Amino acid sequence: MPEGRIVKAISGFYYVRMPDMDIRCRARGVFKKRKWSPLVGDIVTFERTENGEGWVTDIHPRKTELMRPPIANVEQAIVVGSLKQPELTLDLLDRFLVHAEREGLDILICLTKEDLVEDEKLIDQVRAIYDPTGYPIITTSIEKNTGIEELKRELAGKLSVFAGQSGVGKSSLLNAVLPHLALATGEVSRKLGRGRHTTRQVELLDLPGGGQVADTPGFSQLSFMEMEETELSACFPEMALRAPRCKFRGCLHRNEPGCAVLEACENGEIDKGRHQRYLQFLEEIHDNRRY
Ligand SMILES: Nc1nc2c(ncn2[C@@H]2O[C@H](COP(=O)(O)OP(=O)(O)OP(=O)(O)O)[C@@H](O)[C@H]2O)c(=O)[nH]1
Ligand SMILES: [Mg+2]
Ligand SMILES: [Zn+2]
Repeated sequence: MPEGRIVKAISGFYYVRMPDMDIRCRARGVFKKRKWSPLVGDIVTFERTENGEGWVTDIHPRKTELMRPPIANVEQAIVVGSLKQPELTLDLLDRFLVHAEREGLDILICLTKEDLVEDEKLIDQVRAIYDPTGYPIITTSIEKNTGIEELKRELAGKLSVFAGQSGVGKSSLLNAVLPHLALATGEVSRKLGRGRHTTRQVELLDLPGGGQVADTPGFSQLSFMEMEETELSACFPEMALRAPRCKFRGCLHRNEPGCAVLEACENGEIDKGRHQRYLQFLEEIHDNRRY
């Protein structure tokens, strides 16, 4: 039976990419019963039907899986945040970084709308926060066409997903990388200072030199439902690096004596804001587990 990758999912149809065309498939009811449904990015086996469409009969084991945005098998997350319009929200950025890190994805931070930044210091400040994480950071502007070549190099040959709040410029970046695309982009509401959820679905796009990249709808909330408190600090690389030197095994880096992470926060090696958000996420996970 034929196999292929799902590149798009719309109202119960899954579009499976074949060398010459996409086959529109439905999923068997058995998936629904098992509460297991195909995701964009999945490799599936399907049965052809007489009308040229198909039935998905099997989902191959996933290498990685994200629920927000919903996508399977990506290797790299491009975490997109705009420097202005909307203002950068580090809380959401860090939430997504945690999820991507937990799935073991390669991570690239992309700071957009550089042309709107009046004071260069803003970029230096953000870089200083994330330098200790080791994540590569690129700044882009579609107005000035900066950072686009660098982004293309980072995307080449990999399966990547763009993730970030609505209006930060994910679709605009993809249009700059793949000019023939003409994905819809939306204004950022001046009154509310946020995007208008222009992109409505996850869609995998082929890159000319090999590799694929997914455009996704923006999101504004991300929780840690399936996580344990003890897992969290491993998702902050600058903390994970220092945790083995904490006095107590299983240290949660809150206020324990001899904590190497707290020490690094004090002497400026770890950004205090990042640690604050870590503590806040930890509390959320704790509260989730009580119910
Ligand atoms: N000045 C400036 N504006 C930009 C830049 N990139 C995107 N924009 C604008 O930001 C707005 C939102 O861009 P989109 O690409 O639709 O944002 P998105 O992240 O795809 O948003 P959703 O699909 O809603 O998640 C549009 O008006 C773009 O023209 C940039 O580099 N500079
Ligand atoms: Mg979009
Ligand atoms: Zn510690």
